[in-house]
Amino acid sequence: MSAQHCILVGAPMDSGKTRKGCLMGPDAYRTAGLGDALRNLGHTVEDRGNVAPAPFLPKDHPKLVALEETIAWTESLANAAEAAIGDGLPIFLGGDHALSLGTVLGAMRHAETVNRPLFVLWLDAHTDFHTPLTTDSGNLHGTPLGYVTGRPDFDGFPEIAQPLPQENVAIMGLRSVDPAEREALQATAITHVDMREIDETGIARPLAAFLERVAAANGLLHVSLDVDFLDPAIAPAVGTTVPGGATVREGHLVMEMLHDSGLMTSLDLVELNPFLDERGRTASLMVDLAASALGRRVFDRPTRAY
Ligand code: B3U
Ligand code: MN
Ligand code: MN
Repeated sequence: MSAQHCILVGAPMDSGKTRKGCLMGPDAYRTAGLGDALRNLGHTVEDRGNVAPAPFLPKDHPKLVALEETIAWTESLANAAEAAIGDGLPIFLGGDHALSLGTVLGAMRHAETVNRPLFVLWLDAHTDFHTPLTTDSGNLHGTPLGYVTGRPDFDGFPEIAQPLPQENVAIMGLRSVDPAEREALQATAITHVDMREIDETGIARPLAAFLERVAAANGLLHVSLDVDFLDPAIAPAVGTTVPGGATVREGHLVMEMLHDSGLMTSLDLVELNPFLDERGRTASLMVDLAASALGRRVFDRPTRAY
């Protein structure tokens, strides 16, 4: 893969749930040296600073947390994402996972403009497939995949003209799925790979199968990496820790395969809560994973027969 133009877009969004701290994420990634790590790999790096939400008027809602603020972020991030994807490889520095309501929407608009299909790889302990009506917690970071695939009841959010086809979505790393999400997801064609499947087959097989489909369709690929995809023992800086997550090695393997595929066209780094980190180790791990996705490797792959 040749040198890329990497565009850092800060999304200090914290409205997708009640627990605060993800707004510090963009600064933590910059402090952990993301820009230099990418430059050292031969890429050019442009930091566009942080996006701000569109103007909004907060209202009390019986269930949903910070609905108006989340809608406002969705509008501004969709615009920022659409513009950045046209200019290079954007890396969205979260911020909680509600930021993907906007970044995926922006990627969808760009895909429509260039007339190519968009695929989404969601690396997460959770499915994030709720709608504003099915969520129990009221936390909208649990809804972005529901939104972009055209599930109902996202009143007030930007209209989804052409939903993302279910066949174009794969979720990997699952180990915490609410009953309403499970039921809805099972009725779809969305690929969902839980930790048991990863234990049994390894993560490379389902990932390679998905990447083959993206390549065959000449698709664009948006990757959304939730910190809780990783095991909390190695990535403690996240509000919703779920034991039994991906290892350092599985994380790097996924990123290296993404790099080798040459398919990734945009990347979210989400749910990092630096307030919960231990001496920056989660931020540093996420930077290392991003570097693997952009070509950092120990050796080129040997062509050995063994
Ligand atoms: N499904 C639960 C939990 C959750 C989703 N995403 C995160 N947590 N990070 C919910 O609140 O919707
Ligand atoms: Mn998530
Ligand atoms: Mn999650």
